[in-house]
Amino acid sequence: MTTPRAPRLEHRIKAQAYGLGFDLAGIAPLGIADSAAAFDDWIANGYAGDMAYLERRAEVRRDSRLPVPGATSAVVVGLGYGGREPSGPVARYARGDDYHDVMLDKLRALHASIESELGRRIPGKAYVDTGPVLERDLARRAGLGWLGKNTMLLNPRIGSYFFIGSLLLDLDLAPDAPFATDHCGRCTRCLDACPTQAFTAPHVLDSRRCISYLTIEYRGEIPVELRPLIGELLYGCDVCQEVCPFSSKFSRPLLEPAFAPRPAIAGKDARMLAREFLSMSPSEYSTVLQGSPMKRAKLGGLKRNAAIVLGNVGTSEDVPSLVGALSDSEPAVRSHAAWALARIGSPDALAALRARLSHECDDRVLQEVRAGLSRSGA
Ligand code: B12
Ligand code: SF4
Ligand code: SF4
Repeated sequence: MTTPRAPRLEHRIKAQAYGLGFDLAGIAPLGIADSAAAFDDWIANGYAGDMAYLERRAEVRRDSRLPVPGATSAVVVGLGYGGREPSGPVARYARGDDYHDVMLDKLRALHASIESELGRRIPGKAYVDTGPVLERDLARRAGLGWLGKNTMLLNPRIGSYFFIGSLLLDLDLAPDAPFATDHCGRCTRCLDACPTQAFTAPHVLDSRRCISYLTIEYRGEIPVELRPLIGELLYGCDVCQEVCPFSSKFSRPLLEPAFAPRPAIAGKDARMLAREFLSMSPSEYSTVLQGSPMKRAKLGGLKRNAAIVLGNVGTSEDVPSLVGALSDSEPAVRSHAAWALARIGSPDALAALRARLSHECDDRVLQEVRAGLSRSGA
């Protein structure tokens, strides 16, 4: 009788990853990213907008050997966040707890289990959107999926509603085969459906037009011509995933309890949520969004977004919330509230704008109030 051989270390690592709840796991050799040149072009074209951090350590981002000196391999994982739930004002990824915390805890547990199995310290570091790593490129190299025309990493079994995390290790591991097939074919649904036409070409996204960027990352005034196109989207955008046949057919039910929608968001429509954010105090904000990825936009950013939503889908019932926001401490909130009141255009909305003229001292806000009044002929 032959003694069964122990599964290889690589298999045991991936089994541990699945045991920790990850949906995908693979191993990639570190090196210069296959899409390094595409990344350079993207930065050179200004498509990163104000996300200066992407440019700052671009040489490290392009070469995955550099973030952790001595590291040669990455264990790359994917963790699903559902996708079958109805769309709503908050993108699916942001409805529950912050994925950085959830994934980093699991990746650190994986690192500890590899060290305990090998009986020695393995230098390494876990990343989840937290360092200079081109995560989609690394994930494709580890066999997790292909880069879709919507720039998402897509897996043929689970679509694209999953986060990517990686554990860069000073450990030689046998790599998986990179994902070679592009399943997009002649489909262009994502490119056609983008509300702001943010794709300049297949695989190339101009962040400056992307609703996800504008509502999450961007501080300040959202260009007036893009505001109506944002519709009801208060935070983030899933449109280019919702229309994708792979993501709509193969997304799985939400299994990770930490990503279940928190009560402050669950079941609320865009107008209701927008009104709640507009009247939220800093202390309420800290309580209801504790541990939420939505804090990235800060309270002022959420109020600005809420004003846009009400300017798009609000009615005269929403005027009192917007009038309250006309005296917010942040000029960007006041100017977007002015824009929204002019869009609603009811007599009380226009009266509030006229009254603001004598109190407002910020030039940008005054300009918005005047433009709104003249557009509505008041
Ligand atoms: C900056 C950033 C953004 C920016 C820019 C997004 C973008 N597409 O570039 C904004 C704010 C718009 C954004 C939005 C979103 N993001 Co984001 N974001 C990032 C971040 C921090 C860096 C991405 C980056 O470097 N972009 C620069 C471009 C050039 O690189 P890339 O996105 O990797 O795209 C590759 C392809 O475009 C390819 N490529 C370029 N040209 C060509 C040409 C051909 C022919 C081919 C085949 C490939 C190809 O090469 C690129 C480099 O690998 C990553 C985390 C990380 N550290 O990687 C998360 C990340 C990409 N985001 C993520 C998520 C979930 C989102 C949103 C879904 C959130 C939401 N619902 O609102 C949206 C999706 C929008 C979209 N379609 O991309 C996930 C994606 C997971 C996945 N399955 O792909 C990541 C990986 C975070 C994570 N750890 O899970 N994001
Ligand atoms: S996230 Fe929304 S706005 Fe951004 S590219 Fe996709 S569909 Fe367009
Ligand atoms: S919608 Fe079509 S083109 Fe876009 S990522 Fe999905 S399969 Fe590819």
